[in-house]
Amino acid sequence: MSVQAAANPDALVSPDEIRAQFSRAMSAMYQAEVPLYGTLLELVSEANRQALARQPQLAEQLRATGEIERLDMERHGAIRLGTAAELATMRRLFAVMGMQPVGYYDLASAGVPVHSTAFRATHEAALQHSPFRVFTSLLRLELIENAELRELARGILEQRNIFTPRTLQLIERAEVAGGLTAAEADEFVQQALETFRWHREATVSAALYQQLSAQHKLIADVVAFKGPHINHLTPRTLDIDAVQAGMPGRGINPKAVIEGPPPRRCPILLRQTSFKALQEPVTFVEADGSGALGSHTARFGEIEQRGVALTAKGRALYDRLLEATRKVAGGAPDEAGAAAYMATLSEQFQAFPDDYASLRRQQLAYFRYFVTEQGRAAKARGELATDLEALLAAGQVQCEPLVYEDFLPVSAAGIFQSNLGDDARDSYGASANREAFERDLGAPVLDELALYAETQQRSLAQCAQELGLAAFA
Ligand code: OOG
Ligand code: NI
Repeated sequence: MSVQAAANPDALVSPDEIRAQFSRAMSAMYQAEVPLYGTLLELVSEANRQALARQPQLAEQLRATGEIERLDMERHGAIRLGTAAELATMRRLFAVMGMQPVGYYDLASAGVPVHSTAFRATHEAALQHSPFRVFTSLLRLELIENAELRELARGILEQRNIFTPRTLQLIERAEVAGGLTAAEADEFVQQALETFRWHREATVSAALYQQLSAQHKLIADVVAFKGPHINHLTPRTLDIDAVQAGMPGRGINPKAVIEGPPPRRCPILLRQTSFKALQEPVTFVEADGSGALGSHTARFGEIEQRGVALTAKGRALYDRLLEATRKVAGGAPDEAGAAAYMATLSEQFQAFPDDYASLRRQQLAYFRYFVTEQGRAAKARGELATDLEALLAAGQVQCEPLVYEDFLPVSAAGIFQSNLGDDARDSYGASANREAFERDLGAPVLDELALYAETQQRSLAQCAQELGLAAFA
């Protein structure tokens, strides 16, 4: 308990602190549930140490932005929900921890019957405190082709309650009081954790599980269980190629292709790779009340390397080059075509500038600006450069890449597919339906590009203020 809370038990703790606490609790729970996640954490932490020792300029950059302090606690998780009501309550639950829905991801076009958002903190100061994010998908029941099965699934989902009664009370309490006290926050974290826990008892019979699974494995994963078990937690690495190469030595078998952009000097967006979901024992409930043993594969491990956030212009270039790669490679990469795919990807991305100066000048990426020692000294001497370019050239202001905090739909589809086995299916004919998602969520999703632009702008305003200059255009 903090000193302040000890002095005044009625004081409200910050949502950032609750999020940090929840992220730690979630990581501990997942380590106990899936020991390979712990192995992955060790591998990542070792690779990060080596990367920082090998690249002093990377260490310097991460020190300037503060990311170096958040690196070890940085992770995202993923859950899959079954109903609009679950999604709406989940939004309120995450709001208690200062997490807002950011972005809309359509996965149906890639053959996965869900659409998604990412709950995360939005201000750079809050992200610095805890960057914990949860990729949250909602099953699109309307995409189940068999009408009878669809209604059966709907009925099963409507009956379940994924939140403990106390969680619901504490959410309400936070909404009314504007936050939680330290004691309430402790209880909230423990209670909320229950929603994300793995349950080995299914809620359906083995036969029904098979039927659901035959429609899509993901449908069985959502409908047949008591709650939205966290299906992976992903640490952030500074060298994904090194971790990928080191996995087999630790008994972990990664997917063949790293999703996202190719390796670059200046990383952009997000690169991700995962290991296959584990086969876990489950008990089905039969009509006569007896249990039938079976197994289910849902939970896996993933790592990611984050690079600079791209502007709309940069993102359009990324999307175009990725699409060109897939055209040449003849679709999404598979195991056999992995090497050829990676070669094509690198070739196509030659067209994407790979130095920060070009990325900035061509307005392909977002940056944060900081006043340097030289800048402060120049100000004291009355020798400051006048405009931003001149300040940068004189080393009086420095800029650092603004890290991408979100996800990529094509990559996410690849991660989903790699964990659903080989029977990946083609696109659902249905189109993205952001309106329906926001209606179910009970709120609009935030625009990630606007958030990056705001952070960049705040850093510029801060520089101008510190140097006593008029705001930069
Ligand atoms: C989510 C898959 C997507 C990512 O990092 O893009 C994902 C899921 O399997 O539920 O985790
Ligand atoms: Ni993930």
